[in-house]
Amino acid sequence: MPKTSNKIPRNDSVTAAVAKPGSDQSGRALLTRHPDNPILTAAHWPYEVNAVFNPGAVRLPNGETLLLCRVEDCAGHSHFSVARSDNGVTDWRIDPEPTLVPDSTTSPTEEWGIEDPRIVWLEELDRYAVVYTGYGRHGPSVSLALTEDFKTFERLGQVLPPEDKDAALLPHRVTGRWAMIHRPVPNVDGKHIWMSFSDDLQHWGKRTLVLKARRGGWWDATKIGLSTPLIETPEGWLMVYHGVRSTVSGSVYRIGLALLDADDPTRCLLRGTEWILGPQTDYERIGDVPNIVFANGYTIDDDRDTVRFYYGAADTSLALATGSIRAMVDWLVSHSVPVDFGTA
Ligand code: BMA
Repeated sequence: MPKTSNKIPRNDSVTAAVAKPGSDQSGRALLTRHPDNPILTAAHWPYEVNAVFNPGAVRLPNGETLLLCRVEDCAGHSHFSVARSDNGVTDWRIDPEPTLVPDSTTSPTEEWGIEDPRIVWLEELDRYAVVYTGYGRHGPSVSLALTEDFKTFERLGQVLPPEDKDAALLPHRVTGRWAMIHRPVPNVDGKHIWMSFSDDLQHWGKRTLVLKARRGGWWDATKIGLSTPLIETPEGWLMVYHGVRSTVSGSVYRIGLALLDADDPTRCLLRGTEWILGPQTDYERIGDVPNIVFANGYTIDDDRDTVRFYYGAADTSLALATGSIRAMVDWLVSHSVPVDFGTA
């Protein structure tokens, strides 16, 4: 029995209850914000910090929700702290000290902090993989650590060189190789989502373009990147991704959906037209970086359909929004555009 299987079974009764092709349901109706948002802030922390946001998330075998939170100290550098809760909403038990700090032995890779952890249970290794952004003088890069208990970590160090970020492993091998979704940051031709492959989790190649940022007035026109780790459904891999639009007042970060082929996840089958979550409330609009919703962690309830997105709001606090995986897949079927890398 895996500790955390993210494979979603088909559930026809749920399918029947949600929007059908042709429905005019908005993408923004798919997620419900928790009324007590933000559920975690710097004020909850047992030591002085500036901000708590962008957590990785996992449901442990004992039912506990574990968040590996990005915590920004008062020097501006981030580390990770574990917060645990029985109901995933209240009564968080927060590690009294930072749980994972930048690795000084790999300096300068992580010299300015570690950010945005994405957690996946690797059944083959019987451990969780934490893929995160290391931030240093050469720009962001992708680092990997393995853990059983979120107390001790085996650090594999930098696995993708700068500039690269927004990365997560797929939970199992695809045609014999580990697969990593990530977002290189080139100087030319835009910031798009790619996938790379590896035999040993350390050396990555066979880089393949998965989805491009759109252009012009689209909500995801300036750049895109992975949000949470992929969600495996009978229809394919549901990809929650963030899209950024530049405006005269700065960037707006929103979240949308795409569906990748089950057997060949480098093939994008569907891409949603509208975003499903964007900055709307005060805690999403006002903060250190205004107009940001940024999700890199989710958990799935016992019904195998209800998904909880734990997301960062305005790079300041941590909020929760809940939805149905089946409804998101059905919405994509009725609200998508043909994918010629989706740049139309
Ligand atoms: C992205 C990441 C996130 C951050 C977002 C908005 O590039 O660095 O950690 O939340 O920008 O500032």
